[in-house]
Amino acid sequence: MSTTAAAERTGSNLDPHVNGAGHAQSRPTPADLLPDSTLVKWLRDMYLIREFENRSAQAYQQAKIGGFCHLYIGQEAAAVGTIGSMEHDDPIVTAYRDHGHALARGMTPEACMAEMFGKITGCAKGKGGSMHMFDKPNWLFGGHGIVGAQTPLGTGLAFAAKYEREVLKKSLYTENPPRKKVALAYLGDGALNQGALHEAMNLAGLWSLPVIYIVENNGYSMGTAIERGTTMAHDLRKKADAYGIRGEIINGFDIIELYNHFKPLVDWCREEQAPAFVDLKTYRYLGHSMSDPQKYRTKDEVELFKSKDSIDNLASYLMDASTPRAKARGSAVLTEEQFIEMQTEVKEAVRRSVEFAEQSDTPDPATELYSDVFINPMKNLSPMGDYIHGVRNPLI
Ligand SMILES: Cc1ncc(C[n+]2csc(CCOP(=O)(O)OP(=O)(O)O)c2C)c(N)n1
Ligand SMILES: [Mg+2]
Repeated sequence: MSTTAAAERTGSNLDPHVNGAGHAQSRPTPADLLPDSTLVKWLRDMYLIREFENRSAQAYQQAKIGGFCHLYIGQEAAAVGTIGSMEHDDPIVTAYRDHGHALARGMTPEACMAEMFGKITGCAKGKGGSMHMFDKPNWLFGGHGIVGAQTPLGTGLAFAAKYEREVLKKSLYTENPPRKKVALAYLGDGALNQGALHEAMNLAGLWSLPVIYIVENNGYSMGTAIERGTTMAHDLRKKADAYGIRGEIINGFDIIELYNHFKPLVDWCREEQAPAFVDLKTYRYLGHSMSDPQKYRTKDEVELFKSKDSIDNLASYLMDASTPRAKARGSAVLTEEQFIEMQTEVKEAVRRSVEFAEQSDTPDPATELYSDVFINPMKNLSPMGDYIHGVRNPLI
């Protein structure tokens, strides 16, 4: 694809009329209401993800990480901005490019890196690896390797939250009375044509489930450009229209703009207990996975997107003394020295996570192969049977 076509692809769908960008703002935007500390935290979170991914790439090349490994560099604002719009106990589920979501949700770099290394101290005891980040305390339900398979799960999470509140009138997990929740189901543009997504969206529309399908539209499904494999690529909201689901197109290159459009959508879904669909424009700077010669795109195209880098964008905004935010507080939110300090601190945190992963033990096959698996030997895997947790499977 030519550079111009790529620019048109992301540019055309960012029409100001689509999401309100470009209108003179008389009232404060949602981001205007956020404290400086939140924006600084977002910058740190995005930088943490980038540094984590850089170190993961290194470790992978040194064969310390095995299996598939899909890096999130370039897409950081997508996870940080959307998760930054949610409550902590709103459930989320994603695909295999999942390290960014895990870190943005609050998983420690240690638990995430150790999982990549297949170590017992990893978030899934090293049994899942790069594609299967799980973090129940932080309401992250994976990390899934089958394209599109997580979308019915996200729909189920929304169903469960709505059922607890409206039918059971109590929570099965916490003492607190159930409140209105919203689930996020992230997917790649390559999942748009999976049947599972369409079945899930149909039910979400039919039962008005509070789930937001977020298409992290990086323009490619492995080496296939979205226009080559998907109808209505210029306006994916039409897919949601078919199911009576509200659709939005949002710029994922600028985290503040993202928040200004995504947060009101989350508020609406929560209040109405209804679904939504977001075509979130983003881009991955590296190949699909660690082995991708990237013959399907030009270096110029990659450079074009790097020039819109979301971390650079936010750092410049915070260090600019002429923004209304800076003027209101009398100085830029962040000095250059503070930004450098932040980078040093994050690099050190990621370095420690690699050391932690290297020094952790591998799982003991004698016990770990048989724990955390569910079996029902009596009923031979019937869904109606009672499942026993952590019991050795007699069939093995
Ligand atoms: C059902 C299924 N079909 C094919 C694959 C192989 N596969 C792995 S990743 C991928 C591309 C998906 O691209 P996209 O959804 O755009 O996500 P991205 O990699 O861009 O984040 C494919 C086809 C798979 N994992 N699952
Ligand atoms: Mg993609």
